[in-house]
Amino acid sequence: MKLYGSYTSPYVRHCRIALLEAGVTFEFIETDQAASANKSPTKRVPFLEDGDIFLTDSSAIIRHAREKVGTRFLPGIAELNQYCMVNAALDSCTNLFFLQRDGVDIQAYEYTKRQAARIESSLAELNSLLLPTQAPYNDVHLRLGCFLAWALFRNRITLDAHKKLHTFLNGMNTYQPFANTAPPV
Ligand SMILES: N[C@@H](CCC(=O)N[C@@H](CS)C(=O)NCC(=O)O)C(=O)O
Repeated sequence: MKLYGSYTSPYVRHCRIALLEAGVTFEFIETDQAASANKSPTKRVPFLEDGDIFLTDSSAIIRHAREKVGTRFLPGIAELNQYCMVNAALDSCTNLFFLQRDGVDIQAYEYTKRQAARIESSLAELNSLLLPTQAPYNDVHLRLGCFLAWALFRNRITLDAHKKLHTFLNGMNTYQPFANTAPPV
């Protein structure tokens, strides 16, 4: 099995955690934007090859990893909704990051201002959830941990107004598969 991605991507990190948790042996192939544009129709990482199977989105890859060991991916509707909310905030955060890196003034457009507002309102909502302070973690928690850690690493957010998220992330930092997949300093 081959997982293509970067060491900094939060989507890739979640896949690496799921594969580690499943105990699956996989090769990690570091892939930059030029290579992902060539090899995947989505022109993004992660993507995964497993024999005849070719998956081009982290959620499909994580489900594949869970099914390898007979567990279900996001079985409940509330869980699915929370996972989608984290993804919406993460997608906005990565979009703004890439736009700003390309020189776009993200304060100048209603669309980009709405994306920034979505990140803040989602953080407030996620901060109101009952979150664990230690393992076991489900895929909502793991996606949230990957999002928060990446957004802090890239200076996109602060958790000053979201103390529960801060405590949650501190707990997750001690979970071995999460700690072992942290972006290199
Ligand atoms: N929905 C996708 C999102 C993946 C994604 O946005 N990956 C980023 C890396 S963090 C990427 O490759 N972006 C390159 C681009 O959008 O050009 C997933 O869950 O896999």
